[in-house]
Amino acid sequence: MGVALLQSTFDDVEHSNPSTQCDLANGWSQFNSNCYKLEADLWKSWAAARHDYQGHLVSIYSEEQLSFLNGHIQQIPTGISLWMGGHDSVTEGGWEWTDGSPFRYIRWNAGNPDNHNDEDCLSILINNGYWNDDNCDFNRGYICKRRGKMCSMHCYCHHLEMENNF
Ligand SMILES: [Ca+2]
Ligand SMILES: [Ca+2]
Repeated sequence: MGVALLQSTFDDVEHSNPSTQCDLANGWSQFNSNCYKLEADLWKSWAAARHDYQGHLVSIYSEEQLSFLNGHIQQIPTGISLWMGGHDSVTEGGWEWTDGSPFRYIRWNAGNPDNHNDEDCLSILINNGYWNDDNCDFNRGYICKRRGKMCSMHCYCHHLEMENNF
């Protein structure tokens, strides 16, 4: 009896459909299997922002994902732009994402990237959602991205092992 009950509980955990969980109460929002947080009030240099929230500055992989983020960005009342995880600090013009995902989807603002005074960090303009190569030392808000947790019906959570949607 005891063994059967234990086995049944174990099977429920193994076979129930998992779903992704984000920390909604603390300002994170979910798109597919990742969690996102827009930090519009704390302005930092690109390098300082990069190490916050145990995640990455955001990488962009699709029009749908960017549209989701722009829906949130356009509600920000002040500021010019927000840091994202792109940079060309290794090779000028060789843009890459800090999380290692392919730099395929792009949405440069008109006239950019222009490397004006050696701009090597990527920001997104709040007023139109297009991208600018920007001065890494400027203090700006930023967008973090981290993997969601997979939770079964029993709230048995673990971090996703793989990023499967870029
Ligand atoms: Ca540059
Ligand atoms: Ca620029």
